[in-house]
Amino acid sequence: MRSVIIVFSIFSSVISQPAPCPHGWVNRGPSCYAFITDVPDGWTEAESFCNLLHSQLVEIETVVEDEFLRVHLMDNKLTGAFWIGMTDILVEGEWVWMSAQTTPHYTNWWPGQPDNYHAEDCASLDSGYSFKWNDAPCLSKINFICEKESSHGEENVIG
Ligand SMILES: [Ca+2]
Ligand SMILES: [Ca+2]
Repeated sequence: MRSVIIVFSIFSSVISQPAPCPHGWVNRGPSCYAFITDVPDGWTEAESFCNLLHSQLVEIETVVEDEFLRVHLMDNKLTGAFWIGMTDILVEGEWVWMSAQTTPHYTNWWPGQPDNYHAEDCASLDSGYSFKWNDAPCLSKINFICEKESSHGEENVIG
């Protein structure tokens, strides 16, 4: 009987505190992140892929968020480049977070970047640049990071 009560109390605490993120996503504060490395693709396709997962390419608003992503990438020994949700494809040199349609307040470009070398209009985190930011050609097929709101951050719409 006692073990039944213990099992029940564990079960009900799971019910009352749902995981903040779906399986495979990483939680930090109000956001969940997915590091997609199995289907490298162009920036637009990466954004569409994130949209299918009810998310968007990550938008890095603070140094804390930026550092969290960098530490996660390094701790998990991930290498290569990862798209983030910023582009200057509309007006050269005017970077915007595409989903939010906002001008970045915080940026963390690698020294000398963005250089628009070979018409580079999409931003990435690149292990070659210690995961600081680099503009790259949008058609490059690389990894990417999706972000969505955690369940703890969602409003309780129903009841
Ligand atoms: Ca550019
Ligand atoms: Ca560049």
